[in-house]
Amino acid sequence: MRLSRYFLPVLKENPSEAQIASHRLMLRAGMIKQQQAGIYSWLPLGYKVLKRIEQIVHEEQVRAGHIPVLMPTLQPADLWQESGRYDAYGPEMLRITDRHGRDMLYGPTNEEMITDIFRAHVESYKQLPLTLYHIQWKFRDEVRPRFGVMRGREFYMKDGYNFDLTKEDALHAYNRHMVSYLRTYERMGLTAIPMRADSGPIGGDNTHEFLVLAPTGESEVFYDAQVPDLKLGDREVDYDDREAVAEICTEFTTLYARTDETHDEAVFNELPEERRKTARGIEVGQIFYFGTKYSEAMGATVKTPEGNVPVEMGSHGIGVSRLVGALIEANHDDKGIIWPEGVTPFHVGIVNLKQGDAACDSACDALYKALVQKGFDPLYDDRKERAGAKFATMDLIGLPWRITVGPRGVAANLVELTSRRTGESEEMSSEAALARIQEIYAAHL
Ligand code: 5CA
Repeated sequence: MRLSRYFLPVLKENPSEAQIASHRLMLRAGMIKQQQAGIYSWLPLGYKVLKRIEQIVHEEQVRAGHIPVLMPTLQPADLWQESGRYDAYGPEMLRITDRHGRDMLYGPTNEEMITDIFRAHVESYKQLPLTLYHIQWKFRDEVRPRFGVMRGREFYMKDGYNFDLTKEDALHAYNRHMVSYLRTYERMGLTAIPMRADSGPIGGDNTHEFLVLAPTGESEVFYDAQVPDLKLGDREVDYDDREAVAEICTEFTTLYARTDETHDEAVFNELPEERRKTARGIEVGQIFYFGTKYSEAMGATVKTPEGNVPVEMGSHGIGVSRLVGALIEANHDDKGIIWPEGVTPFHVGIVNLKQGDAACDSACDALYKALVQKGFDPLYDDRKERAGAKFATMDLIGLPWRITVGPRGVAANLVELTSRRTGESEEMSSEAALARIQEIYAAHL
């Protein structure tokens, strides 16, 4: 993309309504525009990041054997009356009436609807196990929408639902989700720690939240200092191997890590003092096992040789739009965003220091073409702007790598490759720069 033809409405001033870095930077970098409290338009740059995150979430769910579907945002009230949650959900639910006077709602989550799909189409235990998920907009009329996309009223969420015959099978599905989530966050360059949590209105007694440590997080968390060092890395996971999957879960959930809802001071204090950490965290996902809560209420049963039994279920969510904010909270400095390679909106920025100079222009064009040809998505700043302004824009929008082309270097076929994270620059030929970019992204493409 050439910046002169793109739509990147960056703001010079800090927006006064933004209290935290991610909200401020998303507005300044032209990623989002607020339309109403907690409701945003996603402008091109923000939309790209959202889609990158969504893609990683899809890939890791499919890898775990889960099947994508798409349910509507609007749901009939009757389904929620069946589960008993229509009244229980309270004012957070946005209720709508259609022209025929039928009660509907904008879905805050989809347990009821997925259970309805299941009971309509699945009859036999032989069709299990089954895990369906979708990535769809949700609406919760939060009392205090704030921090931009972090706590929106409309937000984008991945929600998955497992249907199993036995509790043991359902707990394997729970574990599968835990491991697939760990992989998902790691691919985005995030450390998200599974913590014992409280199930709230979803119900059930087995639940973990995934928290990204950040001073601006809304949850208070307590953990063993060794927990953030746990990494899945590039180990192969066989999601059908129950023991292997359970072992990984044990590895990631044995050390102390809890939110304030489940924190137990006495257990925490058994840790040596230097390992006791208290911090703030952003909840980027939550998994639940709740057994037959919905299947019993809604008649989702399967035939077995012993008769009809209600299916064992769980639900598992990732805050896709919240992750955009969480990633920025975890990756920024005073100049702007620093995207991890896995989610960056453009792989590399090209800055032409002397737009209009024949040699610089043609070197940039050649580099741009070569990058595209190798499958990269570069952003070429071809505007007639001062170098300082071009650098400031690149720093603000946070592309992890920048290639600078100027009149001095171009004569000797030299460009400068700069890391946004370290600020370090290296002079090299444009071929060498291209090779370095290929090397850097080899793990991500
Ligand atoms: N049905 C279950 C699992 S699918 C469920 O709804 N879980 S949840 O309530 O924990 O939401 C899943 C994730 O969505 C949360 O971990 C959080 O990351 C994200 N989320 C929840 N509320 C909001 C909100 N108001 N704005 C942005 N993201 C949100």
